[in-house]
Amino acid sequence: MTTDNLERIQALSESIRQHDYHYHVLDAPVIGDSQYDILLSELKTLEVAYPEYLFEDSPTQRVGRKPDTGFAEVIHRLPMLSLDNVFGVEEFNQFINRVSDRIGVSPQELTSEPKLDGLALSIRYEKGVLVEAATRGDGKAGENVTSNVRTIRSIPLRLQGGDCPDVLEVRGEVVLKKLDFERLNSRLAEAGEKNFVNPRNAAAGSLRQLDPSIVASRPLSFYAYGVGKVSNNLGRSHSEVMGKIQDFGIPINPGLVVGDRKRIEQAYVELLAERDSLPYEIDGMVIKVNRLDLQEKLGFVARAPRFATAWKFPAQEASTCLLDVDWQVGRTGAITPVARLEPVFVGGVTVSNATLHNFDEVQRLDARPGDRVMIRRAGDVIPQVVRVMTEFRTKALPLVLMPRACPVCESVLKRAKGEAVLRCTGGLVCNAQRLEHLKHFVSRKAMDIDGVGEKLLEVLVAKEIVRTPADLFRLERDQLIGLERMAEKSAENVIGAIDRAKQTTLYRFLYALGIREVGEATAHSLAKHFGSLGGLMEADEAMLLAVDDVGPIVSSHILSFFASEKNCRVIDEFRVLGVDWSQTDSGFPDARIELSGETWVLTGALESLTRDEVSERLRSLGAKVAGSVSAKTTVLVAGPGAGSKLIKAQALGIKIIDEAQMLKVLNL
Ligand code: JCF
Repeated sequence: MTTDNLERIQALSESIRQHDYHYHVLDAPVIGDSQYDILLSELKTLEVAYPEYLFEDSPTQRVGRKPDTGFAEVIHRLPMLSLDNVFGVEEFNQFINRVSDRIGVSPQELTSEPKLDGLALSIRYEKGVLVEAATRGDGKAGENVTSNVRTIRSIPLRLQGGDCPDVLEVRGEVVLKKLDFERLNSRLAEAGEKNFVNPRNAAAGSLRQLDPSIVASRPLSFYAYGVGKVSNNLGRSHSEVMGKIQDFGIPINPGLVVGDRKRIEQAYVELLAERDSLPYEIDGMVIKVNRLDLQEKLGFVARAPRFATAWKFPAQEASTCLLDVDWQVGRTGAITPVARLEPVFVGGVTVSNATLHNFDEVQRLDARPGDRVMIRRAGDVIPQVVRVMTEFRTKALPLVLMPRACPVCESVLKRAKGEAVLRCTGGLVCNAQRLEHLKHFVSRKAMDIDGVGEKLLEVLVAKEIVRTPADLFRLERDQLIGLERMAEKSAENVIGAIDRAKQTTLYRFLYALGIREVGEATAHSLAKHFGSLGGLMEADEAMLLAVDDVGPIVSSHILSFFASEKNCRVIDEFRVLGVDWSQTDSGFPDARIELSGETWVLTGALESLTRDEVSERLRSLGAKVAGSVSAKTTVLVAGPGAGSKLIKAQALGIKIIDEAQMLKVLNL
């Protein structure tokens, strides 16, 4: 009878181990969560009934162990090495040359892998069972964090396969994936606790928790990059050893490349391009000589091997002084706080401005002129202030106050209910909005007046020669001549281009008007539906709602645009000045097949575009943009600060992408 129970316990344990592996390592679960829970609870019941069959490597034994009492010291049997750095291709070549000199030939086989930005960990298996895990510490001795490491679901408590060595020490990096980091921080914020500064600190802080049940609630990941003490020979090269480790069921650092110097150089470029779309933070690429006999021959100096190096990426974060906070006015009057910075080199360029998004963000960060701030520039996105280092404040600094009036035209500012942005109510009285509005009006997808560029518009607005788009059609050659860099010929070209733009289509004209939330696609739908400007201007809400992709918000913007006497006057002026929007060429590529039937939701901050711009683009591709996540959601775009929507989407198994991936999908 009892042997039956033992067999059942063993069968259940093995089955659960396999499911853990499929779920946490392969990312491809075979059964559902509730089926998994049934297996686990049967095993737990049997283990309670037959405690003599409760083994240390049972899958029930991840959590629920006693908290560690401080962390005991673990002496590493082989030192845990760190890596030397190279910056740039020249230093990379020098590294290869140094290696070649030492071994007498050029190493034909090199490997590269992403350098994960987490903390190093050594895990010891004896006879295939996890017995000890230790942090790197000073490389000679680290801290015993076994109980905590047992809660990391992707780390097997028992190795797979029959031929595992008596002793196997695996070294790797513990990381918190970007999404898991955002989730953890929003959970901490909801509980009123302090946020972690970055995923690495969060991973380190979590691993050093004394209570394993807290660690278990932190979704840490582990990826192996090498071995320490091993009783058997696992192969002749780094790549072979990594293959073996993977066969034992341990996740390895993905993205291992084997190749010559040229191939590795190319891998660096590829990795740099991929950096922001990877699920975890990386800060460079690790390069190794692949052959183990050559590695041995090269040996190591002090604390780093001679056979490996880290080719670092340009730092994405740097600290600098916040000189001031300015307020910028956009086309729709949105007032955005901009951080003026002591110039700092970050993400490969010198940055002297960064966005602070909105006033709430200024308050959340408690940013004040004179503060030391951390700037982040990832990829091509607009640099942002991620943190204020209040610990560097040596004296009282002035608060940043919400502006009372538009910094450009002094009109009253308004903040719509539920919106974070402040808006100038000046409309086209405001020079900043005039300029942005004019830029939009002449842009390629609107009236397409090439020859009237940003610089010229700036001058025309500053000199008050042009106030409204209609004024463009009043321009005369002689007004232009004499302006900066404007000779006779170029003045004539500008006038010619403006003249040609008078013949346009209804949809271009509607789009050019710059009605809020009416982008290319909506303008096209409106033009098609109403056929004439008069038809549109007479439409009431019900008639507007009958148009494809016009909802209550868009319709209210349209109604209030045409309700404005000022706007109607401008339209009359256009007519009088000879602007003719009766051309029929639709000029609008029918791109709405791509995402039709899809529902997208945006959450968290966006950096390179506004929400309106993204929504517009999505609609133009045929997608619906919804405000909340449901089973109907196709994709969630999650930016920094995403909270409950992200968690819900994860629970529903909805596809989640970040801004960089979104830009790719949307061809932006
Ligand atoms: O991903 C890493 N952070 C990483 C660190 C990868 C490696 O292959 C490493 C490392 C530290 C030391 N290799 C060594 C020898």
